[in-house]
Amino acid sequence: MARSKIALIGSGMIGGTLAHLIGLKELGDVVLFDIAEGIPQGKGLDIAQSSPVEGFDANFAGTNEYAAIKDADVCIVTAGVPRKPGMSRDDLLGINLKVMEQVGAGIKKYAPKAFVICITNPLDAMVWALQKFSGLPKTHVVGMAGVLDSSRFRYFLAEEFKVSVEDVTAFVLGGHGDTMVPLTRYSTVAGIPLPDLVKMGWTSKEKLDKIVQRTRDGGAEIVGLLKSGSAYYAPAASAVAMAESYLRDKKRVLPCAAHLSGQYGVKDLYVGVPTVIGDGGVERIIEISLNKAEQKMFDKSVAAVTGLCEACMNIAPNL
Ligand code: TXD
Repeated sequence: MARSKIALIGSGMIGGTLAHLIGLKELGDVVLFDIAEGIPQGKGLDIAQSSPVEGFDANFAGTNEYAAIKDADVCIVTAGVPRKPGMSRDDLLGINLKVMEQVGAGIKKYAPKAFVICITNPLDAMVWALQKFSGLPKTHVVGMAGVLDSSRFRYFLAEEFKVSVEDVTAFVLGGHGDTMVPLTRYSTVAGIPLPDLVKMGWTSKEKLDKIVQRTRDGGAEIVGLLKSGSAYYAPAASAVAMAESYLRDKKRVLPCAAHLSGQYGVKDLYVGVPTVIGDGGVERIIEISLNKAEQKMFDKSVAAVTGLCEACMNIAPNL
């Protein structure tokens, strides 16, 4: 069977990390694309030269031409400008919207059958715009944020409880970052919901609230530490989990920014919800009923995403 072809649109910090992880996992051949000349070629060659040591077989091609992504099975989009300290995700909107227009046109022309994972911030608006610019089916264009947000949440919880990260599950809804909605009653340690763990004395409500806040600010915490650029190891790992579920038809239940057409009372917006990802792309959107407090947080999140999409439409009336 021929290897899958994975195109990375954007070969910066996340793009390079994606290429490395994809090689280590032998998910397929990689095409690194970027407007910067030499960067995708150099990173591709460097990673290829690690393959004999690591023992994986994959081709790594670096390119500045969209034609090279022809017939890719998966496209992972990180093209754009990352957040700098003090810059909000929304400041990025204008610049990255233009980038999505170019990327959408490239994917439409050369890889219209691909499963597209958008990572570029502000995520929920960029994935919405990318779907429109590319014209690809809504089941095949998703945004990566929830896997990362829930992974951060799981990590902090595992640290607090002194248990393996593997035994902690977390359930998050809503937009990326500040308006993320963690559902503590659906987040567990080996199936025991967090509110029960509070009752059992494993932690306190106050500590849990602090962990939730740290998760929401997870991106900013890393930006503050790195000083230039934003997180890339965990974002890349998260997108690879989504790509793997699609390519291997694993049907994993993963929180993704997915197109909603009435679910959760939301129409024509991308918002973070639990989805099933398999070879049909987003095969199912899992709709749970929310209690009052959760609904309030979710509404706030949806309002923030709506605001961003409206700002996009003001800049690009063709959306
Ligand atoms: O959870 C999430 N979704 C995120 C999102 C978590 C962390 C970071 N997140 C966002 O991902 C971040 O705010 C950025 O918008 C993207 C990519 O982050 P990365 O750290 O990889 O940024 P880099 O290193 O600046 O890489 C971006 C590359 C860089 O090499 C540019 O030359 C290239 O994008 N670029 C382009 N490529 C193709 N086409 C165009 N037009 C273009 N413009 C810039």
